[in-house]
Amino acid sequence: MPSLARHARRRVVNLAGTWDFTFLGDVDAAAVAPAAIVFDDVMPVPACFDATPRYAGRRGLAAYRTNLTITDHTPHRLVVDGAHHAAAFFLMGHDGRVRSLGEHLGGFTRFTLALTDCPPDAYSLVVLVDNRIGGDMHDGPCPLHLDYFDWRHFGGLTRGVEVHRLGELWLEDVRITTTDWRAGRVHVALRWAADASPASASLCVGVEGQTLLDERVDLAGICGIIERDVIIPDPHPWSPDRPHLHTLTVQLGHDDWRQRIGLRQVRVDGREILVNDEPVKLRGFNRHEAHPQFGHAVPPAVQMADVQLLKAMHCNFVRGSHYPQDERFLDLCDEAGLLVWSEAIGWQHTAEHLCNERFLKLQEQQIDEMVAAAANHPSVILWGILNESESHRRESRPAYERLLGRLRALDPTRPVTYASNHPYEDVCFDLCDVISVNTYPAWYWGTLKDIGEELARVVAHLGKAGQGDKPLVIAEIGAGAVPGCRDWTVDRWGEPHQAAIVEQAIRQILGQADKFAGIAIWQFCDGVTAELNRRVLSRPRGFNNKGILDEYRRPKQAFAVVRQLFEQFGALPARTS
Ligand code: ADA
Repeated sequence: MPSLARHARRRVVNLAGTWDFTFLGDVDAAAVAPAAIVFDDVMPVPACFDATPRYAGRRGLAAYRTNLTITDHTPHRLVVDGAHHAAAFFLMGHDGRVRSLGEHLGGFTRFTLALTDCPPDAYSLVVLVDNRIGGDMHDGPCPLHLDYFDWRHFGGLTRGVEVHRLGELWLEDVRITTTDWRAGRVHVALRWAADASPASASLCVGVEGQTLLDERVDLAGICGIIERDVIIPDPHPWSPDRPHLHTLTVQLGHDDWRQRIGLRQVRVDGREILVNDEPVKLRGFNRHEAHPQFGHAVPPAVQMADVQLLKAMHCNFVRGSHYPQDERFLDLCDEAGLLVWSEAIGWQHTAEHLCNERFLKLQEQQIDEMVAAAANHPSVILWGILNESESHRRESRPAYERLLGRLRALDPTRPVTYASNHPYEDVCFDLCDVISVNTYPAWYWGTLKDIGEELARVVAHLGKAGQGDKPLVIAEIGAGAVPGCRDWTVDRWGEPHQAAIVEQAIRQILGQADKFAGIAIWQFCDGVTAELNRRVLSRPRGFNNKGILDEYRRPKQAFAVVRQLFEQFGALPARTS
């Protein structure tokens, strides 16, 4: 089933294409007059400018420009699917005024900007994009993207940009939640807003051409929420094996929203994760939304290739490490029946970060934007935050309480988790529904035999710590292999050694289904690491080489091992009790 444009009635202009561009370099955005910028180059949108050969690896301020026409006085808005890392937006019309539309910090999420006070005119839209790393927690460009992370932060307008003509009354958001997958009952919550108090409007909800609800609703004020329950006739549940999607349409007045949904509920019961009451064992990978040639602006064909490769390896699971994946990738996972852990950006944050109000506010914004974009996707079964941060320090606990609490408040229907790399000292596990542990026995320390022993120690410790009755996912385990590297005497960085470690890890984890709810191998494919010396020097080629495929998605020796083992274990019943 093809993925859908969200709006059939709302006028949406897609601004994707070739924009004017110039790289300004190490200058302060506040010192730049948008009307005086000289554009001397062009750049596609979406794309990462610093993944293109001319600007490869450059950090600084870049300016983009395109045309945008407003044809009437009704409200319009700009919808930006991702800008890395900090961006400021300006609109300039024939009246000579430079209108500042607003700013946004943090990549990987969608945000909107109102085009207020913009009479009909042909405008220039100018965007300043800053890809410098915010190393300073207090006034760096963006403390969500820090220099020590183990991936390259690419910059630019990396996902779509659209202009929406909203009309007098519009849908801000439609959230669809399955409340009874067998009966096909879903809860529809729609947030509306209006230019002026509209009194009433027609509301229609339909599925695949059938009207489920058609009524007139009273609307007081200029915004509100309408909630309804509807039953999908002839319901087909969504599952990893049969990922059936229904298409729901909501119309309020002249505005509309089309959404593909899957009838599925997820819950945790003891050590099991259940999808529509069926236990699932997660078999999959960590995936970065990245490619050396395209940075974070991964083209649809590569996203599709990734899904095909995950399916070819008999995966049913992908962890979106370590930030929200592109919604187009989630669309593909919905279709393919891949279960997704969706994670807000974060990487080894210290307790100092976690006590920093600016950082926490940006985390909250990122979480809100992630949930808004991903909540209607049936593939997403788990929310995650703050990969490998200092969850073993007491001072960090309020941050975990606050951010996990926010996730639960935004979406009480999915379990929440975070990946911990200090399971023996962790003081926040009780705040999660699913315990997730990252561990690298036989790679960073020990030998093959340590894999089983370490996993047993983790299980025993969690039991003693009173956390043994929750699902336990090994969210990262793996080993590095430089593509093509094989040697009789040297194991490390060789493909055979990686294959042996990954084989042992899968056998230990999936072979003990009563103890583990799943595995996410680190990682799907190799990826460029950050430019920081200490990172590059510990990563041959400047890549994190723990991919089972290389960065161009070519298989290493471990590919066949994973495929065979995931097939074998995937055929076993997932129920353990
Ligand atoms: C951590 C981290 C990953 C990656 C991995 C590694 O577990 O979460 O992003 O850096 O280590 O390769 O060492």
